[in-house]
Amino acid sequence: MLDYMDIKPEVKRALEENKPVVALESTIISHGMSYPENIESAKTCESEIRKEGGVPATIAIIGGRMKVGLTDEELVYFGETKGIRKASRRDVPMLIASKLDGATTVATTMLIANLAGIKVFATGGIGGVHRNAQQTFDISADLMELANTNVAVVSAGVKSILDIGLTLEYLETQGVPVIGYGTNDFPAFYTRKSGYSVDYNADSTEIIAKAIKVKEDLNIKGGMVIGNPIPEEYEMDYDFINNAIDKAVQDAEKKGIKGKNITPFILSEIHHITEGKSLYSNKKLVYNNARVAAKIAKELCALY
Ligand code: PSU
Ligand code: MN
Repeated sequence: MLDYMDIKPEVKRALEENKPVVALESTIISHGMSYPENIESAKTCESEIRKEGGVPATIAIIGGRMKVGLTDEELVYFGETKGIRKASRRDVPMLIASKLDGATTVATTMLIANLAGIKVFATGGIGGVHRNAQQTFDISADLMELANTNVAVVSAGVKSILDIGLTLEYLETQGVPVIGYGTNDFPAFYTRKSGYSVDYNADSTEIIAKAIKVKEDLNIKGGMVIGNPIPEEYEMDYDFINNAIDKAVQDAEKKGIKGKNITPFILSEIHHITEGKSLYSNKKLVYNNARVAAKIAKELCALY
């Protein structure tokens, strides 16, 4: 495995010394946000994790190497370079064999984090079951990865560009724990509530860390979804954002956008329709997830 992977020395040391490490994804840099906000956001996530006493490990594929922890130069390269491929699980073998770059999705970031021994990962939103998946079969590989790979993912829930109800059903079928952090309602990214409830409302990061440890001790395979609602002051108006999302989804349909291009297309449409307001909220919720993930990672280290 190490033939294909470079772990940043700081991250390697932290893992060896049982210090808290938090993985971050790179699709959000290349396809989730526009330049230069993508770089600002990636750097701020890292500094928020450090402020909590954690070590950030942004994950990406560069020149066919799985990178666990990026240097500032690599991070800027990722933010500036156009056309980096979105790398889901199935892209990994060819990207490595062909020495290409890849921006890792939640699925691929989990896969690589797990290979490196990182147990906690912060992102904005996870992929899920798309609206109309009954016809299109479009279900993100993120969900299968959550079913199989032992990494806990802190997100602000699922955007209503997806079918939130079906996404939660799918996670239930696959045996993936879905936990609300201080909420009974699964969050919907830009808004604190989705209208779908969670079975467990955890009021501390300590209890979440314990649940991760129990899962590991019992050898229960798979990840965990921690739904961390966007802070109230950055929450968007429910009708305003959902109208924008509906319009973006219709535009994608009209233009015949398919497959891996759908999520990036819709995100950039939403940012455009809301005149940047959604991008602002997006950044704030990601920082909040980075902080909570670092707290969970810290609590988890205390259990070993
Ligand atoms: N949701 C967001 N922003 C994102 C993504 C999802 O709000 O950038 C990205 C994540 O990397 C996620 C991926 O893993 O999109 C899911 O893509 P797909 O549906 O093609 O699996
Ligand atoms: Mn898809």
